Amino acid sequence: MLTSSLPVRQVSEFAADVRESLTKPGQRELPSKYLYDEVGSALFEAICVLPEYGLTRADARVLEKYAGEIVGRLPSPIQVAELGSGSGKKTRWILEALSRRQMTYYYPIEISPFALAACAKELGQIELVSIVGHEKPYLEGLRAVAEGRAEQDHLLVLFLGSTIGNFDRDAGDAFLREMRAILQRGDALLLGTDLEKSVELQLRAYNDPAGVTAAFNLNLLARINREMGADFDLSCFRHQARWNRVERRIEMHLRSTCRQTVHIPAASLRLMLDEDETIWTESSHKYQAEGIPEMAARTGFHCEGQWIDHEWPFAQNLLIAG
Ligand code: AVJ
Repeated sequence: MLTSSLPVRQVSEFAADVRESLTKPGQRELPSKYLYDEVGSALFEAICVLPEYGLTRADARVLEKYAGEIVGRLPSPIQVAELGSGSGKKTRWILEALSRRQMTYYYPIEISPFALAACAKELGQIELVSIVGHEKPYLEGLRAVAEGRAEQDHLLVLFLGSTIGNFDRDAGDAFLREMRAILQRGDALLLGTDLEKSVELQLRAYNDPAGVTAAFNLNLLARINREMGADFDLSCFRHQARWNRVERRIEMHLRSTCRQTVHIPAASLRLMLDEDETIWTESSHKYQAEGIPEMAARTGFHCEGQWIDHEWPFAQNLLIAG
């Protein structure tokens, strides 16, 4: 008898995702979550301090100013989980306010080990706060935290920085519903949402003159070169930020400046790109403050409070699981 023993090739999830999204009929794509390798996470931290990108500062301003008020509306005792903690800088205000009334467990959930390490370093020194990181996808990590909690403990989930904006509207709703299913009645979700502002301001935030956002976007191709032995020539791609006014979102694309062929060995892919064809790498949906309570109601929460920064329109929304 003949048994074939071809080496079973363990195609990584990354390679499978790259293959699937780049070969989509019509618009080619790459999933935005892969923007955050070590280089990408460092470039994102640089974006956050760009004068044109007001989002992170607005997020932090609202938290700094209203942390006491927000914490005052939370049930007690409560533990804190954060989806996509990043460096953890903004979270300090909430943790400090909470630690004034109780000993607090803080569970950052991140797929990036680099961000997790930065976050532990940033927040490790706050008195009466214990950090336990989870290097997992968001909902998997949240499930682990929810299962591990004591009966009387409530949960506060932080989903800051308008990261929800990466989801299409329907997928955002579905994500909130899934989150609701993991939570118990009375648990809280603090949701940061970037609000619609002038198209000019929004475009500049994603197309800064120093080219940091361009580097952040192009690094995705460099990452695929590094990790999959691909041969993307970065000089043949240009960063592009677009406002999609039907979907009310910024889209980041990488535009091919010529007709070209790219090989991605680890994804078993040969890619032919036309001149001016684009790869869509990220969406950042923008919101209207009045729409958030409706979104909460559709997904099993109610909106208990909303705090808005008017310098760079941005809302912090406190949602309570119903
Ligand atoms: C971290 C997803 C909120 O969409 O504004 C910043 C990422 N991309 N500049 C955003 C990002 C380009 C950011 N989020």
